[in-house]
Amino acid sequence: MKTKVLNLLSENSYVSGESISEALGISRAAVWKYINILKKEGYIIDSSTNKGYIVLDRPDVLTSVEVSPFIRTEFVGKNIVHFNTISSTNTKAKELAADNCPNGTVIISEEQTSGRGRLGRQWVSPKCKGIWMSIILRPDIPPMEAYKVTIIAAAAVHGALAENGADSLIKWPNDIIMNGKKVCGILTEMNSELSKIHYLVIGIGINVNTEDTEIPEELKDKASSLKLETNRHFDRKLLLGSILNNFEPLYKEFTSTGSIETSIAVCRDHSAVLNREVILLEGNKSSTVKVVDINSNGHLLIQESDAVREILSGEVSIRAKEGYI
Ligand code: BT5
Repeated sequence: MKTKVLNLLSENSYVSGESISEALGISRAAVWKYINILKKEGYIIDSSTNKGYIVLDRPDVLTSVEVSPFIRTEFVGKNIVHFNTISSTNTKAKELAADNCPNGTVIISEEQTSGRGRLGRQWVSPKCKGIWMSIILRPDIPPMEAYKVTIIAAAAVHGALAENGADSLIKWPNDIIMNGKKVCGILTEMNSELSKIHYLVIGIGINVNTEDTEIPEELKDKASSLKLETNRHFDRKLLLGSILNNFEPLYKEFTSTGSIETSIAVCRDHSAVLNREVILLEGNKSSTVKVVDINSNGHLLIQESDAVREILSGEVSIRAKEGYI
C-alpha cells in the first residue's frame, strides 16, 4: 500500500489526500500514516492543508519503485527484491532461486555484512555507497559454458560506466578497473547437474560513491570507487538501470545464438591486460607472460616461451608487474 501511495504522488504538482484515499479505497488517516512512513524512509514530502502532498526529494535507495523507471528490459530486473542490509546478495539469490523466483530476478542490498568474492574472499560493501546486486538466470546452456555470463556481465558493466561518464577497462575475467584500481568485481555461481543448469547467480559489486575512508587500509593500493577516480558523485539508480539495460541484449545474444561475440569485442577493445606482460598466478606458482588475445570462447591466450596457451577463467589470477594492474 505504501508503494501505491508513493506511485500516486508527484514531484510536479500537489495531489490531494482525498484523491489518494478514493483511488486506493483507504481512509485519509491511512494516507497520512503511509506518508509518514515514506518520510521516515527519506522521502521529503510537503503537505499543504488545501493542496495535498508533493514529493520534494527522494532518498538514494535502490528499491524497485526508485529504479524501475530506469529499467527498459524485457525480463532482467522486472522483479526486484530489495534489502537494507543482508549477509550477501548472492547467498540470498540462491535461496530465492531454489524457491523458483522468476528468471531475471535481481536482488539488491544497500549493505552486505558478509559480501563474498571468488574462493571465499571478502567483498567490502558499505551502506548506500555501491551497487551490491545479484541477477538470477536459468539459461538452457551446458554448465561448462556458464563462465561466459561473467564475460557478458563485465561487458555490460563497462558499457554502463561509459554511458554514465566513467572510463574503465576490463581486467579479464571479472574485474573492472579505473586508473589501475579495481572498482567492480563479478562473482558467478551456479547450481547444476552434469548437463543442466538449475540456476546461475551473477553477483556484481561496484564501488560507486565509496569514500577513501571506507576502503580498508590493506585494499587502498588496489581498490577504488567511481567517485574517487572522477571526483564526482554518481546516480546509483541511473547506473543500475544502465547495467541491466546493457546486460539483457548481450545475454540474449548468447542464449539465442550461442555466441558472446559482442561481449568479447567489448572485452578486447577495453582490456586492461591485452598486449601486456602480466604476472599469472596459478595456485602457488607465478610466471610472467604476455597476453596476446581473448578468443571467441572468452578464454585468454598467453604467449609462453615457445607456444600460445589458452587459459580458462577461474583457473588463474592476473597482476601487473608492479601494482594491481
Ligand atoms: C570478486 O572476487 O571480485 C567478486 C566480487 C563480487 C561481489 C558481489 S557484491 C554482490 C554479490 N554478493 C556477494 O556476496 N558478492 C557479489 P575476487 O576476484 O575474488 O576479488 C576479491 C578481492 O578483491 C578481495 O580479496 C580483496 O582483495 C578485494 N576487494 C574486496 N572488497 C573490495 C571492494 N569493495 N572493491 C575492490 N576490491 C575489493
